[in-house]
Amino acid sequence: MERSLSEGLPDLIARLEGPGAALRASIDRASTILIASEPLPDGDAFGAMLSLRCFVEAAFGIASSREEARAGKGPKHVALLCERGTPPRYAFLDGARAARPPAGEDSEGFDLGVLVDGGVERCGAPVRAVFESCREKACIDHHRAGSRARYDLAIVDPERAATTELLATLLETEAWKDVRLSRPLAEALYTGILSDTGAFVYSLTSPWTHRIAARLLEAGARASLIGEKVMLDIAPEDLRLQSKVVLGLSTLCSGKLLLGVLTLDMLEGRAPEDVGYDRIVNPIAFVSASRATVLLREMGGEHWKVSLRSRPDLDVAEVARELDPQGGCHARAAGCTLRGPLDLVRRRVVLALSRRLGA
Ligand SMILES: [Mn+2]
Repeated sequence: MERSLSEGLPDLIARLEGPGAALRASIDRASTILIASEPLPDGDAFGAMLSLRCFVEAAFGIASSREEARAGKGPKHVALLCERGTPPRYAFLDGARAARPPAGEDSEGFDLGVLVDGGVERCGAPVRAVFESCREKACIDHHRAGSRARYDLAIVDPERAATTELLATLLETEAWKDVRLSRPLAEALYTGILSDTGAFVYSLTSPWTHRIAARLLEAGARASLIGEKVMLDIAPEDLRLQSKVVLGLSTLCSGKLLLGVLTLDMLEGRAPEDVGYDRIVNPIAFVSASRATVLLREMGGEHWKVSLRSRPDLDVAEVARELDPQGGCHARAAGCTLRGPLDLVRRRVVLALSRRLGA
């Protein structure tokens, strides 16, 4: 008998049997399906979008037009919406070019909308409007401080290291057993897992994460290529920006807190949305003796994105929520948005963190 991937971990699959069947039934009922996430999805969000499209393709087929799409067994019309188009870093993935910004045709609506790696709060306004008009709404996510909206189907497991890990786990349920792990699907899943675990380093990385990853490599995922693209490749502009932020770092709270600022005038004319900010924040998040790191990013119009990173036992998702009710994400990697002049924003963030750092 074939040894099961989940041997020794039975609860993991068992508790997803119901949600897996519900997702399959929702897709079955639909003829048109919207799959979306944030305006510029990260590796996990985009990998999850592509993976879910592969699920539909393998189980039902993809229709070439809305007219050809069918409820039940037939092929589905699937739209992958990214407000800013295919994220350049993930454009190498099979099927990545299917992603597009919302367009006029989307006003015809969708039977089913599925948001991955976050809920409606993380969508931009155009995608949110299309999603709100879907007849059935689903959300698949792994954020602990995630969406507060209501969905017809919410599959959320904060113990999973990535939404793509959750999707890979769903593939193990009875409802999805018929889906073959093709190379494009394996690579989309692997991209998400690698991205959200920081290449198998962050705290939610588990034996299960590694077991899934092994299976994805066995299915043909090109680990070295994906590793380079997802973890290492850096735009020269981002490298220059990284050095500017590093040189301007402030050390606060007796060395326990590091604060970096990225202002519009540092961007050499680029739009703030085009900066690979994870390439800037990740290297400064693990400076010896620091317990928390903040990167304040100016987005224009006195509007700042606050990225928070922490060491174990400091929950920065709580800090993000305290600063902004829409903030959140993970205990050790979180973010929020604040408005106001830099001085004021900086003071609010430092005060919230210094209380927790006992300094
Ligand atoms: Mn994620």
